[in-house]
Amino acid sequence: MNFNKAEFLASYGLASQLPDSDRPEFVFSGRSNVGKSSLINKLCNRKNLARVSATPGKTATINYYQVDDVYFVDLPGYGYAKVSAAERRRWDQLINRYFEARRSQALLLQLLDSRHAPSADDLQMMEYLRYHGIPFWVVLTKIDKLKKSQLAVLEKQFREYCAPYGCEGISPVSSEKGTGIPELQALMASFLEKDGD
Ligand SMILES: Nc1nc2c(ncn2[C@@H]2O[C@H](COP(=O)(O)OP(=O)(O)O)[C@@H](O)[C@H]2O)c(=O)[nH]1
Ligand SMILES: [Mg+2]
Repeated sequence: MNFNKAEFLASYGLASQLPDSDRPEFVFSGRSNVGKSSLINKLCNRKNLARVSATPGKTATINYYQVDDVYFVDLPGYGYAKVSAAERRRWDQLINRYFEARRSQALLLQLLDSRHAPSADDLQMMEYLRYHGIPFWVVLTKIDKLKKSQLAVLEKQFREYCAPYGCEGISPVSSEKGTGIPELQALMASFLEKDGD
């Protein structure tokens, strides 16, 4: 899988706009500001493929990128307090319709900020995944903010938190420093092979 062959395809704000699933999809899920855009950029070796924002809470859209023969699907971030009830409903509908359509998911990457225990929203998202029988892999973000000695302990704690929800494993990364990125790329490629492509 060539991560350097990446292009932005489209942003969808309405469930009715979502394209059919005609190839394997890697799905990126997480709170607003957890580092999803930064991770997509780093995986694809690009600066501005996905828009990185210091201020969370931009309009919720599902963003599609084509990377070689697969799609990267950037789900709208959750957990931003300042959204209206209407915006929240639109978010729910978008997410539900995305997961209800039978999609060829290679792997769902659930991003969690390594500096904090999973938030109530994170737990709710993982509960949603468990309920719908969607296995996922946790990506611990921003590990450059941790002390070296903290990482092993945190990784174990996150593993324990997340396992009951269907978490298949954990990858610590720093999109800023590049730590863990080659390992995550290799993991993603191995899931693609498992898929039979
Ligand atoms: N220190 C550090 N900051 C990061 C890292 N990844 C993202 N950020 C910062 O976190 C903020 C949110 O990043 P973004 O990728 O837009 O998050 P998104 O809302 O989940 O897409 C930005 O200010 C990024 O620069 C990382 O690995 N290390
Ligand atoms: Mg983003």
